[in-house]
Amino acid sequence: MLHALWLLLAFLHGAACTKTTYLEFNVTWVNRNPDGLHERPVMGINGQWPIPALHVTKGERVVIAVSNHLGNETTSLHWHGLYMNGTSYMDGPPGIAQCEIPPGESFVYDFKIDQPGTYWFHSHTRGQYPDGLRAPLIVNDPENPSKEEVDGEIVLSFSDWYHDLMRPLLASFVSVTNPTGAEPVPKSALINDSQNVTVAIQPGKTYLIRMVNMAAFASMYVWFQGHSMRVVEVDGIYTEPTEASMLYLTAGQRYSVLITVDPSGGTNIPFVASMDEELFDDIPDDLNSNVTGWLVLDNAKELPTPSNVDTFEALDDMSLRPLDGSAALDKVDRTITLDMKMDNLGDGANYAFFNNNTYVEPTVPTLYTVMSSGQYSDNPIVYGSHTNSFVLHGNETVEIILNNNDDGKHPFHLHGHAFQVIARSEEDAGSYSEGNTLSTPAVPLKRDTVLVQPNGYAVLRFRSDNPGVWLFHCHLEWHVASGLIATFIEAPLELQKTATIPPDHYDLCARNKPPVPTLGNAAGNVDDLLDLNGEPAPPQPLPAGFTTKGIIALVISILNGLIMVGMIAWYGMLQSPATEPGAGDEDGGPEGENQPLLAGPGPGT
Ligand SMILES: *[C@@H]1O[C@H](CO)[C@@H](O)[C@H](O)[C@H]1NC(C)=O
Ligand SMILES: *[C@@H]1O[C@H](CO)[C@@H](O)[C@H](O)[C@H]1NC(C)=O
Ligand SMILES: *[C@@H]1O[C@H](CO)[C@@H](O)[C@H](O)[C@H]1NC(C)=O
Ligand SMILES: *[C@@H]1O[C@H](CO)[C@@H](O)[C@H](O)[C@H]1NC(C)=O
Ligand SMILES: *[C@@H]1O[C@H](CO)[C@@H](O)[C@H](O)[C@H]1NC(C)=O
Ligand SMILES: *[C@@H]1O[C@H](CO)[C@@H](O)[C@H](O)[C@H]1NC(C)=O
Ligand SMILES: *[C@@H]1O[C@H](CO)[C@@H](O)[C@H](O)[C@H]1NC(C)=O
Ligand SMILES: *[C@@H]1O[C@H](CO)[C@@H](O)[C@H](O)[C@H]1NC(C)=O
Ligand SMILES: [Cu+2]
Repeated sequence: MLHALWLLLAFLHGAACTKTTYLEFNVTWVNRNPDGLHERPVMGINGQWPIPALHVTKGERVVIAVSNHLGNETTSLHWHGLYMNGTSYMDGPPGIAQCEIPPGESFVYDFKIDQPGTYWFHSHTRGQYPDGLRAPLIVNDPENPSKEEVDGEIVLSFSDWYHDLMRPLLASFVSVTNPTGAEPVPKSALINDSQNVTVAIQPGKTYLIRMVNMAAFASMYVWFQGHSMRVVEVDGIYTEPTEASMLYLTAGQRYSVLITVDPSGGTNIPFVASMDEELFDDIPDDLNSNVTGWLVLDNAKELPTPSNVDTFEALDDMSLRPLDGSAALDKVDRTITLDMKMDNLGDGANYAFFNNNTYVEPTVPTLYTVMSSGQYSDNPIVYGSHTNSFVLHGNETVEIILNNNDDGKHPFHLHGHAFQVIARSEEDAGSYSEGNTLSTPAVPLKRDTVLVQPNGYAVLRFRSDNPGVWLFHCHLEWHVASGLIATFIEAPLELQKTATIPPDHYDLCARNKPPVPTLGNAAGNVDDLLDLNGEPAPPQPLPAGFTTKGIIALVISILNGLIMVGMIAWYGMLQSPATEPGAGDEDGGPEGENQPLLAGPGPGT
């Protein structure tokens, strides 16, 4: 009822000039088996999965009523790559821009899209999108610079696929039993949430192929056998056409390319997405890291098996130049240095840190703290001690120096902006410093998700011309869970004046169980905005002297201990004449099993 009213109001308000699309998204569980190996529940929309791509036209307004019919999980949607200019409150992340949508509740996203290109939308609720709640979002541009050349358009999504649901995977990922923070390895690679997809094409025609990597974890090498690609767009930014034989897409990244088919026809054309196995701590024997599709000229002809490629030589995205020729921003007004690392906390689990802080969601969503903290909204303290919050002034050139002090690759994504990539080091280059940097390209790469190499750095710049609350985070969903998140609060005083948060946003917080406070600082303190007493915090640091190796040793000895306990109990059960199914439940078998643990038979017993 309430949301029907909202749709009506939204309709009356926006009917004036822009075209508006109204949609209903009912989010439910459905069962699917996309890799042909294992059927499992996935999150679909309106009973559909794969979720169809959302196609809109630049300049259009979109009103989407999302109803959560999952029954057992909260949800939310984020519109990856859209600037949400003037509508920061529609960006999606719970704890930042809104509250969670609980089961049985709905929420209306309403925003205007003024940028062309290839995007996607996905749940921004903790660890959820790899369960399937994600799809491409294509913004058609009547002025697309390639439109004269293009005969047809093809959308391809890539992803990695797990057979287990994210909830249990996350529980064992951030856990004392996984002190090294080894990420779960996916089972299969997918194209279009499927495998062996075929796309009909015709000889002599040129196709615009839009590609999105919607994976939880895996980057993809992508190539079309025997065909060169001309890259014309990267993350929504038109580029000078650039030839490439292979692309590398991290989770969150997009490209569109032109491919011209030989006028004389020929064989059907295989294309392959191959997961970057360097991301995985171990390579299980049953890993299906390659997935194939075909551009089909002739249905009667065979679908050739792709040839093996010897080395993965993908285009270096640093060589891409925005078509509008935007020069590198200079005269930096504000520099933010983020030193990232992975380490253990006192609970023995592995976490991710910026500047020694792992992100923990505040009590009050950050945007609501902006709206309710008056003049204090300019003071980063009100946003909490564990949110990696930075307050940006409006209309400044902001520089992020990101030092990856970890031996893994990480793709970083900024909400609300695309950034220029001023420098990106090779692997093992160490931290950025005046003495350790590369020269700035005159016209640098611009995109919204960038790969940072192991033990290397990246330098990013953007103009703070979009008041709002914007996350900056690693797009590996595992590292979102382990806290690799920073928050930029951009021009908060301006935001207070210009943002009108629809009342149903606050209602949603009231309908959460328990209700989520929407006033005051990160701790929900209204009287003293500088008092963060009671704010959510991470586990305590490890006691001095403890190391990851120490924890591994400890875990192994505990596991050994448990095995011993299990053996003693098992032996005990063999001895007991009364052991029948059911009987053991009453005579306290499990409690009995606990006693030796308390008595403490060490691994050496
Ligand atoms: C795709 O084809 C391969 C090779 O024939 C097969 O092993 C696999 O099961 C197919 N995938 C699906 C989802 O049907
Ligand atoms: C969504 O679910 C509601 C309630 O079950 C139903 O009335 C509505 O028709 C559904 N909408 C779509 C698009 O399936
Ligand atoms: C791939 O999926 C997208 C939607 O996600 C759809 O628009 C497109 O037609 C699909 N392509 C093929 C070849 O199935
Ligand atoms: C939620 O529901 C799905 C679909 O029925 C089920 O597979 C999943 O295990 C449930 N999750 C929890 C945490 O109970
Ligand atoms: C996947 O493709 C690559 C490149 O052709 C090849 O080297 C690799 O052996 C393939 N992996 C499997 C499991 O087939
Ligand atoms: C993080 O902690 C280390 C070790 O205690 C210290 O050397 C470093 O300066 C800290 N970094 C920041 C940004 O506070
Ligand atoms: C930034 O500049 C724009 C346009 O000149 C102006 O409307 C806006 O108020 C400025 N924002 C801030 C925070 O100064
Ligand atoms: C947001 O809109 C303002 C006003 O139209 C414009 O100056 C600014 O460049 C826009 N920012 C982004 C990131 O689109
Ligand atoms: Cu994102």
